Amino acid sequence: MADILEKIKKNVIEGRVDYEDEGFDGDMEGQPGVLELVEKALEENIPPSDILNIAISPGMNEVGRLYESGEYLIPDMLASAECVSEATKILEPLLLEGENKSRGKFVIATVEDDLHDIGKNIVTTLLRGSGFDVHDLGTGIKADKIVDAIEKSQAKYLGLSALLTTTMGHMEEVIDLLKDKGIRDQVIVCIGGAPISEDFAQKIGADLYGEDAFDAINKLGNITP
Ligand code: B12
Repeated sequence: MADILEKIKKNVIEGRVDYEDEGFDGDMEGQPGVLELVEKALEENIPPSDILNIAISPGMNEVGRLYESGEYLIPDMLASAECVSEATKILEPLLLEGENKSRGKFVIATVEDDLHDIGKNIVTTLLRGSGFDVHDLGTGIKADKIVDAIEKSQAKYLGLSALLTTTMGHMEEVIDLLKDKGIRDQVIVCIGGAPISEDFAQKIGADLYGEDAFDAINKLGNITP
């Protein structure tokens, strides 16, 4: 990995938005943070999608691991989440530049009772960058709202995110409701999130499982709606 991408990843893990932040051990003030490093990477002509997918997303995944192991507490994790959201604000317009060919409407949501949106937002940004016209419904969205949005927008793609084992079952409710309304065949359902797997996607009748945004975009390239 390019040195600069490694540094961006490290600073996401440290939760350092810019040079004023001290970092996890409190000794990094004055050094470039995520914002300065992202600008530098762009000056070095590193593609914005690489910055998101190779540095920022894996950095946030590592933060998830540190939180699960008890090394990080919620404030540490939220500092990293802020880095992701600030970096995304810089990268999203660049990903959209020159992108005028729509690959189709794509509705995306985090399912009912689930408020996790960091991964969904990264996926949304990368989908937009690769030409999808993404309508992000947000978090904690009930099945009927999601299906309404599909009906109203006539979107050909639906992305569902769940991070909790207690909420992943809501994905099946959405698919069942699409079937009840007789529109299951009109939409490609793509699901993702930490507890989701290929097996689960098959079990609930989703069209594809995306481990991350790039995996989903690659697989979507092989399916015609
Ligand atoms: C950040 C976080 C939070 C933040 C969320 C902030 C936010 N705005 O999202 C806060 C603090 C609010 C939070 C709250 C809770 N959390 Co939490 N959280 C996490 C944590 C540490 C990281 C998640 C994350 O952002 N990862 C980084 C991103 C980049 O990765 P990602 O989300 O997996 O997304 C990638 C892929 O999965 C995929 N993807 C994701 N969605 C989609 C969708 C599509 C269509 C596709 C193709 C791909 C895709 O692409 C993404 C990019 O690569 C995880 C631990 C973990 N290891 O996942 C726990 C975790 C998910 N949380 C957990 C829990 C229990 C909770 C709470 C219930 C805690 C509590 N007791 O209050 C609440 C629930 C709140 C709710 N109702 O949703 C548990 C879930 C356990 C379980 N088995 O269900 C975990 C696993 C931690 C743990 N081990 O305890 N959490």
